[in-house]
Amino acid sequence: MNKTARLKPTRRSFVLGLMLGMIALLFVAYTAIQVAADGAATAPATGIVCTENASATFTLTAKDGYISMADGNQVYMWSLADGQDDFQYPGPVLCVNQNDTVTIVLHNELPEDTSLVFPGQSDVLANGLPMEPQFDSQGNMTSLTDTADANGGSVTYQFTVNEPGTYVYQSGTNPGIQTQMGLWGALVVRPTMGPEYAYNDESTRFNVNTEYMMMLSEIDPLLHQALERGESFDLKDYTARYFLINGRTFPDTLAPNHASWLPNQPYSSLSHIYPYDPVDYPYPALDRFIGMGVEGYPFHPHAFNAQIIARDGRLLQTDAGDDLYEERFSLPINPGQTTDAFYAWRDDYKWNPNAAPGDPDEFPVEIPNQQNLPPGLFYGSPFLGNQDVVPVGGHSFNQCGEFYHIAHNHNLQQITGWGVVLIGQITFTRIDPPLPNNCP
Ligand SMILES: [Cu+2]
Repeated sequence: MNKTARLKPTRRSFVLGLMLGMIALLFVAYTAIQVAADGAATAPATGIVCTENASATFTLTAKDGYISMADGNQVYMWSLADGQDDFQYPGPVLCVNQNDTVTIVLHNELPEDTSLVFPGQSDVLANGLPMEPQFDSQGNMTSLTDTADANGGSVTYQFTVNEPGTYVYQSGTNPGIQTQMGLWGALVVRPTMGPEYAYNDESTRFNVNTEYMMMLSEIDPLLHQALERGESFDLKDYTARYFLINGRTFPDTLAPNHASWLPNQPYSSLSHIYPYDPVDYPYPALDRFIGMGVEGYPFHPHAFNAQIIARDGRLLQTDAGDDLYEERFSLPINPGQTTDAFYAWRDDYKWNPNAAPGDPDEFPVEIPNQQNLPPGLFYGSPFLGNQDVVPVGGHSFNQCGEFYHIAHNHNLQQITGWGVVLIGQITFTRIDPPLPNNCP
């Protein structure tokens, strides 16, 4: 196959148009990333940000606040903060180890009772007793579990995590409203085999430097506006209008963890991975997906299939231990589900930055002519590397010959945001050239 054909816009398809637009957007966003990255040396720019401690004891404070959408809108939210920290959406990613006894103190600063449930965990205690559904005096259920009273109440949950995997915690009180308002977060349980494994199985080893959360959610801003005004909202009127990854819309999804201009949306979703190498990178990247909306999200990483290894915190394998892993072009991320997927990228064409033109081992690159270039030029080469001369009028924004693939929701309505195209569930996968390289 002629690799240069990939870049030639012979098919003026809608999808290609989208990609070109996104590349243009990336110019702006990525420049901003670099500015922010300079000032945020304390946290890694990308990758999972764990809230963790040796005692697996956490305080989550339910409070309200605002998040920014890429169309300039501000949306009123309810979410969970880490202890007395500022409001953030989504709630903290809690990381614990298998067999830990996890203690979560929920403080409630909201004007309604709230609670937390922990799907996939058993024998959860609330204030030291088995958790119980709550009922009003007429016998109507008001909560799936014990609550923290409105305006200052607290409740303490405790449970032992018996199985490794990716889980969620979410409101168990009026969850149709409260989970939608933002009262949820991720719970990651590391297996006893060690943090370099996703599960207690040799085949689940991953590169610990390339572990990512992909928390997909949605917002109907009219619901949020109603609660902000103290009005009621009829869920029959619910219509998802914003679609988010890790609490952000595109292109903010690409910005680093704790980007200064997103003070309440701390989590990046740029997956930064490395080509498979038997010595340097023998293990894949791990992306932990969570679906926390009402709609299903078919999530599509471009240019390579993802391999689903687990769903809902359970490894996909037979009783005999044979794997049932699935290669997927599009990952079905459904409401309430979690999905663990490997991202692997292979340098099958043997990228060689030192090859001279015409060398037999040089990757065959042909720069398209000027009128066939996308708006602005991101690569000197369509493949790993900005080693080629950029045509007059072109620019290269690469740092070290890295390559970017868009990764997005394949339901294209879900890559919109309240009618604005290309601000929904879209992010990128960054692939660095094989070592040695000069990547920062
Ligand atoms: Cu696409």
